[in-house]
Amino acid sequence: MGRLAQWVSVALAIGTAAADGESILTAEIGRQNNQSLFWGPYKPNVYFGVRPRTPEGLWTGLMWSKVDDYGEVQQGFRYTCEQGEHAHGYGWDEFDARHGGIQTIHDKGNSIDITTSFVKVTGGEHGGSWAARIKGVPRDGAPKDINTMLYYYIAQDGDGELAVETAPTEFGYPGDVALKGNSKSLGDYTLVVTEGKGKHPTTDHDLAKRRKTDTTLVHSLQLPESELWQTKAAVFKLLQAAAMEIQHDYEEDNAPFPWQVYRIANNPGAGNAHVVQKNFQGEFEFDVIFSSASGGKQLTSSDVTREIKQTSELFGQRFSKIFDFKAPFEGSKYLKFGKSMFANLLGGVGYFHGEQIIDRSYAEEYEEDDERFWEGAAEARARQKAALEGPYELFTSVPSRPFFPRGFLWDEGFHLMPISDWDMDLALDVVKSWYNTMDDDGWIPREQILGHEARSKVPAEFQIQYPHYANPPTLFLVIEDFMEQLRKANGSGKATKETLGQEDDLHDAHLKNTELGESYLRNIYPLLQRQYQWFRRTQRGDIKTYDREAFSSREAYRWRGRTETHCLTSGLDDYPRPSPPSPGELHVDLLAWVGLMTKSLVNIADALGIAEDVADMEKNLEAIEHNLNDLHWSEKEGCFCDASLDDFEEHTLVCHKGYISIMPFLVGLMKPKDPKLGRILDLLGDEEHLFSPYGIRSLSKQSEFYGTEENYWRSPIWMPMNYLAVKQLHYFATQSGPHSQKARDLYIRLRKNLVNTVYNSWKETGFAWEQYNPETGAGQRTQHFTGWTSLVVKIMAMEDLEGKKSRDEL
Ligand code: 6A9
Repeated sequence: MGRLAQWVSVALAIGTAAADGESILTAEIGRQNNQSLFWGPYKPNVYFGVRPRTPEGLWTGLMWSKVDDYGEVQQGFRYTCEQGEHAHGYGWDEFDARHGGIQTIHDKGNSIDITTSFVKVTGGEHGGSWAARIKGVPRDGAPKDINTMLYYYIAQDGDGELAVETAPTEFGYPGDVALKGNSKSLGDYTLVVTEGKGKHPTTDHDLAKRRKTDTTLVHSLQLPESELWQTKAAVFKLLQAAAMEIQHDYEEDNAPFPWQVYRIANNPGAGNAHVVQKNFQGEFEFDVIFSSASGGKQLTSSDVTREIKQTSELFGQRFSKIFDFKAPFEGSKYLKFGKSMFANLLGGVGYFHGEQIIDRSYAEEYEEDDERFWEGAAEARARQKAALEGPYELFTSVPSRPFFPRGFLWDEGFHLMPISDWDMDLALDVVKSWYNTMDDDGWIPREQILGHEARSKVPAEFQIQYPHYANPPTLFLVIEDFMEQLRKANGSGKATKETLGQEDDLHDAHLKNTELGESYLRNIYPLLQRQYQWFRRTQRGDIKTYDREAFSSREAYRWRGRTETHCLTSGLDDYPRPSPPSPGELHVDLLAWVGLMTKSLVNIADALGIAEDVADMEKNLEAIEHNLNDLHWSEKEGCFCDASLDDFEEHTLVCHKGYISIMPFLVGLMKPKDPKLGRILDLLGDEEHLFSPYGIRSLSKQSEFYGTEENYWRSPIWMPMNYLAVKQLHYFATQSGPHSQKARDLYIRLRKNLVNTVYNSWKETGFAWEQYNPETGAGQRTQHFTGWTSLVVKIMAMEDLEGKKSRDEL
């Protein structure tokens, strides 16, 4: 019986036994769902770090370095993911948050390819068991006998007991090492680091006996909470002590091998941190096995072998089913690429916990109602009263493991687009986690830098969050998607106890079990409303000279927190805006985002049968559509524009053609027969403006700002906006209307251009990138940007319209 079948049979048994069986079943599904997500590589900032989704528990991480000479350890020591030339790509080749996956790290600097296979076995009362298989193979061209040292760090956050159980020989452990632990969240457990397979470095020095290399060493420590996360520092301290001890006795010309020098003292015992060291020559392999006592019998290496195989098979099957790539992307090279892009997105999901810095001074200057508001706000920031708040917790994926290993609000909505196809329940969990960080006013911090470890990566001036700063509400895209899938699932037969369990696992219980799906919507709806009202209250634009129809006068918006050159809150940092900034300006992209929220709320309120809200929201939506036209459309330029006040304090449009000019189209607020749509498609398809062989440029080639200054959002190609464009083009290509042919032609070309761009760059560099160069297609800025760039898998899975006739031609 498969794992899923097991829990389903438990759930069904409970479900039929009770009178209100349906809700007990629902509760049981919820519990199992939660349990199957309990453990994971939820420290995505490090190459391999396992932890549970709970603040206090056991967590572990892997470190390694080549050790053929004394010096290379400094450069070659790996723990946190870093950008640079030292790796030809790394990351998850396969990953499923319910079962596990395989990661490969092509470590050029250390001449070794390391794979970390991770598997979970659910069961028991404490989130089940897991195992990691760490394997190393010298890279092609490297000597077969290179020496590698590895450190596995095992730490216990908060209260709990943890101690080495196995007794060592005089020089360490020739075999397995077992630790025993207990804590409130994990119950009783054991963690075994196996002896593994592989040769050990030679030791022909007179130190050979004392500094053998064929044993495993364990050093146990009791560290203060503030040092526990500083893993590398802890190991370096031990290494330094080990080197000192030897330095004392030996001369330069009589020095022992580096792999004998860098051997930490074996000092096993009790503590909240344990460093386990292994040395290998050439290939190696060993396992780390965590067995939860309530989960049943301890796992063995042969269990691990079986689980890895099964996990890989399940991943392959599910991948081809969920992301069924369409022509011209059916080849096996695209399959491998797609798996890697997706697995890295999902494998980047992390659990974060800790305090964050928020400035709740609500200083007067932050009101931005003065003409020189941006200076006032800067002054206020200079003397701000920011304070630590929390602890918060956040379960989220991250834009980039090496550079931005933390949650970003508007990135997350895009991350969850591919993830929700794969695992809707996980996506819904992530959405819930984000909404749990929302305050009573309805504000969600844009960037979540939780705890010491996360803050250590961010310069002080970027750490503070302001409760009047917004960021595009892209999580609504996920809810929309969920609604649509729920509708489809309902249409194809209501999910019941009987239909549950026919699939292999828990990825979409919220879709299969209608009760669960609806209760999710009912619970999240008031939170969505609160966030919506926060936008409407705090980001309202001032329509001074605008005295047309009163009903729509509220629906105009302005991002708070912009400066002369940047509007970080919009997400499009340096995209040109009206200059100089003024409190009288209105931002078209923000109005479009509010439109997206409104439209979603109409749908959700409708599904939940809240007629009053439907009527309200429809009125707002009408006003937004009206004002997009009235306040932001330029007939002369043929696109949407930001607005500001001219010298006579009159409404005037400021048009910088690019992503902002097509935003109402991108978020789905246009209709097939709208004549404005034709103009927007012309702009999008014009190679002298936005269209390029590599994707849609962020700014028109004709703009005076094209490619200038920082050039972050002033020409480069960004995947999230391009994904929205492809999606809308597909929609208009398949609806009847005067622009369907044009939309189809653009859809076919843009889809190919985007996939080829990301694929070619990946092939060449081994990485996904933050953005792509509009002249060359080369990936640029942040390396290993496996966040929204991974949307390319959705694009490959979209319909191939080549050779298909449009609706109107049939
Ligand atoms: C600065 C540097 C170690 C910028 O992907 C996250 C965001 C997007 O939301 C946004 O739209 N990126 C885009 O314009 C990256 C932001 C990084 C800010 C961190 C501190 C830390 O150096």
